[in-house]
Amino acid sequence: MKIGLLAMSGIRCCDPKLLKMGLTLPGFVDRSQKIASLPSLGLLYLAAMTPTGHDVQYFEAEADLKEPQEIYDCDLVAISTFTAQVKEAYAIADRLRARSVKVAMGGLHVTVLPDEAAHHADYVIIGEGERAWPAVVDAASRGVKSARFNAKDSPAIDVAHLPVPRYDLLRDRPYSRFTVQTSRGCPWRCDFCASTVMLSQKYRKRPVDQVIRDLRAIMAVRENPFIEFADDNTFVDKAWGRQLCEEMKPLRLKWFTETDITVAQDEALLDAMHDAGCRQVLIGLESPTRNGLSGIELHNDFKARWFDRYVQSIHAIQSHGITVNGCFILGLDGHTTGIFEQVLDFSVEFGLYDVQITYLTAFPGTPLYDRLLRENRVIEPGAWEKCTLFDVNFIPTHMTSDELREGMYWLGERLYSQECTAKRRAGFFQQMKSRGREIGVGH
Ligand code: B12
Repeated sequence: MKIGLLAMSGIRCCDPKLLKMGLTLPGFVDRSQKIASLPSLGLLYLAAMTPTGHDVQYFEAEADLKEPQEIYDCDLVAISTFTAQVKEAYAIADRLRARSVKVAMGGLHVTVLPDEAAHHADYVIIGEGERAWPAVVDAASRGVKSARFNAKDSPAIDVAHLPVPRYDLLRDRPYSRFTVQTSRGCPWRCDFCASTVMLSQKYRKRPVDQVIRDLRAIMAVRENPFIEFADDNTFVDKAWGRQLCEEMKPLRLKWFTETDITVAQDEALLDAMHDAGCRQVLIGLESPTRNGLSGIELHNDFKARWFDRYVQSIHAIQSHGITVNGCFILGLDGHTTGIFEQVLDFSVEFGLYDVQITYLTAFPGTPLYDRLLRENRVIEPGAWEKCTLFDVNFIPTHMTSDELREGMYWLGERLYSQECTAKRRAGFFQQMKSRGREIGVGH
């Protein structure tokens, strides 16, 4: 069979004002533009799991109506879904099926709402795809009309035996950034999180030698690639993290990852990360005030418990030459209209090199979504296109939705202005100069 893997690329935002601001305030979309050029790792894993004897091709659609025409020559097309683009993905799937192309859909959104997806796909896959995919291919080649595959029916995938993602399929594409997973899941359970925890609740880390194997596979495809770990929380296990960094050092790569604040506790790990080429860590600080943090991590209030160590942790990480991209969620329960100024002040005072601001967003399948729905606080239930992190679709507790939106505009204009960016970064540059460290910018 001819099998097409269709990734949806680009960033999404419905709010025209924010979109326009993003274009004029580069800092606003800086990271989004960088990640917008990432390939779909999930589909590259499926490619690696495809039984031999089939012709596999990787395609990209920037948006609905932008799918490449060659994809209509395929017998089977796999589409990966996130909530914000799922309606576009469904529209493409409908067009493909109208022309007798079999469609398989999986990914974060479909995993949560398989019944919805079944209206648009022949094969619906719930959860991690590696085990199910060969069965999907088999079903399609036998002409099975429709089927559902649930990874949750079998034990979680053993990440010690994952294949090398088919990075070679990207050889002729202009990617300079590549994703690798060192782990799946996260030990914490934040009520808003719609990441890998949706696929499998367990936190699992991969053997270091296999991560190195995958990095080498990327290096065989592209010279000087920039690596983004597509993990939810990379450095949960510090000893393993130190070993990973030690073994990455000879590769001389530059990389970025998402991790939690506890990474700051381990000086030796921070040294190893810097020496292994870590340029930036993205950390969910969520709120510059204790207000808003209590209760959002459901296991043992992790975020609220670590609040007192935010400042010293940012300092510890950045003093090792690794920049921090601090993420704040606007509109957490308890946040008043004062939150916008508080984020601005915190970011400048404590010298956050990069800052990401997003709205509290209720993704389907999260405890947050269920709670807001119960409390009648979801403005348009089912408006998946608004699950972008940049569109307000809920009623905050201590301000109106309009105040939240206006506050985002106000904060974005200030936080990402050239003047404020320079102010936020000045301390980092000063510190690096006085320590003679190589600076961890340029991610
Ligand atoms: C890389 C990335 C991107 C890349 C994706 C590259 C691409 N072309 O697909 C880009 C830049 C496009 C992107 C965009 C967006 N992203 Co993003 N992104 C990520 C990130 C960092 C890693 C995802 C990843 O690679 N995971 C690893 C792979 C292996 O897992 P996977 O994709 O889920 O695939 C597995 C299964 O789902 C399944 N599977 C997936 N698809 C299919 C299909 C079939 C047929 C089968 C059988 C199985 C299957 O099998 C795979 C292997 O087990 C995550 C955060 C994180 N830490 O996970 C956020 C994340 C996925 N993004 C998110 C968001 C919100 C967005 C944007 C809306 C942001 C914006 N405002 O624009 C847009 C969406 C627009 C779009 N174009 O889709 C949310 C999604 C939440 C949700 N439930 O929808 C996440 C979880 C971040 C977060 N915590 O909020 N993103």
